[in-house]
Amino acid sequence: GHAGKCVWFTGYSGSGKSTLANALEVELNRRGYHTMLLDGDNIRHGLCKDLGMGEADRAENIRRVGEVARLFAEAGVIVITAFISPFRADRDAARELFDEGSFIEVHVNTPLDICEERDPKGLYQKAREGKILDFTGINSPYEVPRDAEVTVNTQEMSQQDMVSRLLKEL
Ligand code: GGZ
Repeated sequence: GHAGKCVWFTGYSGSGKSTLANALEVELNRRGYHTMLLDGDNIRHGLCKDLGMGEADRAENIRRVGEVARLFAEAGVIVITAFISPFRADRDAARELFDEGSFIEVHVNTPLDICEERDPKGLYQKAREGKILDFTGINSPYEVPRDAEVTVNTQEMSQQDMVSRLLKEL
């Protein structure tokens, strides 16, 4: 059928969510599927540019992302989202917007110390120096998913294997 779906990535900053989301999108497009990738780059600079990183603003960010994802899914698009989405209640609320089986939560479970070691944007260092408040994993919580459809261990699996795993789930 044409029913869209949502592949919801969650994990720390620097966990590899965006990289994996992009790789999945490329593969889906190659197979002829219409996709929409929602991430900080196209959401936090536009629709959600009024929001910060406190708990309430993150909840509102994720609420808006969920609603936009639902609209695209209703049009038959496979929506891929890549946000830290650290709070279980916010992820669950997004899940509630979709039919059973149409929301695939993917926990990118790269350990915090590895993400901090990578620190591609130097944000962890800034957080350690107290220059960023509310940084996930440092001074803001990350609630580990309990009912993710897929958990990908970026330490143990190749990107190709992770994408294959996700395609199978879809
Ligand atoms: C976490 C932050 C913060 C704080 C800025 N905490 O790795 P990035 O840089 O490119 O992606 C992170 C992004 C987090 O935004 P999200 O919209 O994904 O967060 S949430 O789902 O919680 O709403 C990071 C950067 O923004 N960043 N400040 N305080 N990450």
